[in-house]
Amino acid sequence: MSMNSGFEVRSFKEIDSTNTYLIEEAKQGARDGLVATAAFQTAGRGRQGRTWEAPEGSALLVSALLRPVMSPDEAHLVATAVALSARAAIEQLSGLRASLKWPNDLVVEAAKIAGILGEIAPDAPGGSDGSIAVVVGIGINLSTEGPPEAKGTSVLAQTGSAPSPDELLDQFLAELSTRRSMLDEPEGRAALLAEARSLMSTLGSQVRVTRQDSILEGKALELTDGARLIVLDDAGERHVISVGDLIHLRPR
Ligand code: BT5
Repeated sequence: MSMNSGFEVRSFKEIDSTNTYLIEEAKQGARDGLVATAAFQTAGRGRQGRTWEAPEGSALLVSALLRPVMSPDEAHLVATAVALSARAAIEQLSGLRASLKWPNDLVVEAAKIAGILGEIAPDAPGGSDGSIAVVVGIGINLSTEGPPEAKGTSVLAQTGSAPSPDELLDQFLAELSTRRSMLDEPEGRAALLAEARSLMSTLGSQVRVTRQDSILEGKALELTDGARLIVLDDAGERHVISVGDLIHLRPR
């Protein structure tokens, strides 16, 4: 265990999943600001039961347990704070400017350089002070581009060199500590949303959204305050998308 930018960091050589670990810790009452990082995950998780893959030492794999004072409807902003912090840290260390892709990826052009998984911890003690327990994990590709079929990218592939996972962790936590305090206040949350809107390449792009029972194509117009995406289809009808997988057909 060590302290870093106000976070308590637990570092593992190998773990099943840093998100799974922190959800268990949250159930046991672990405090706001507990961070877990690992050189390798044996069961790294994506969204909707998918897997996240990274060879040992090839990526920053990190999760944070945060207990912001907010309603559960706003929990998506915790993932937004993590995405923005990672984006800023990558730029500071490598000069590379990734953008946000709805709902929760960091991309360089169409290729994914980082994936984010946000989860509300079940049975969290929370409560009395109005806080909720949220675990957000991120995998940032330093020298791996992920499985070939994912067509991802990495800091190394984009810039010819990459910081170490530890260097990126320090910078990421410094950025996250600034944004952590913004989560507790309505003005701070509005500022995070504004930053996300300005960096989201999805907005203005032609997109295809795969939902459980349908596929929608159109232009992504807006991000709502609730992190839903407004898509205008070719017939001029507006759709509000809350979950789904999205492909950028033509970047803005
Ligand atoms: C995500 O899911 O993008 C969320 C990934 C979150 C990973 C972090 S690592 C630390 C923490 N602990 C965990 O267990 N998870 C979090 P999703 O949008 O469902 O994307 C998953 C898909 O991305 C997979 O099905 C692959 O196609 C692709 N993929 C897997 N590994 C990749 C990689 N390293 N780079 C790019 N794409 C990858």
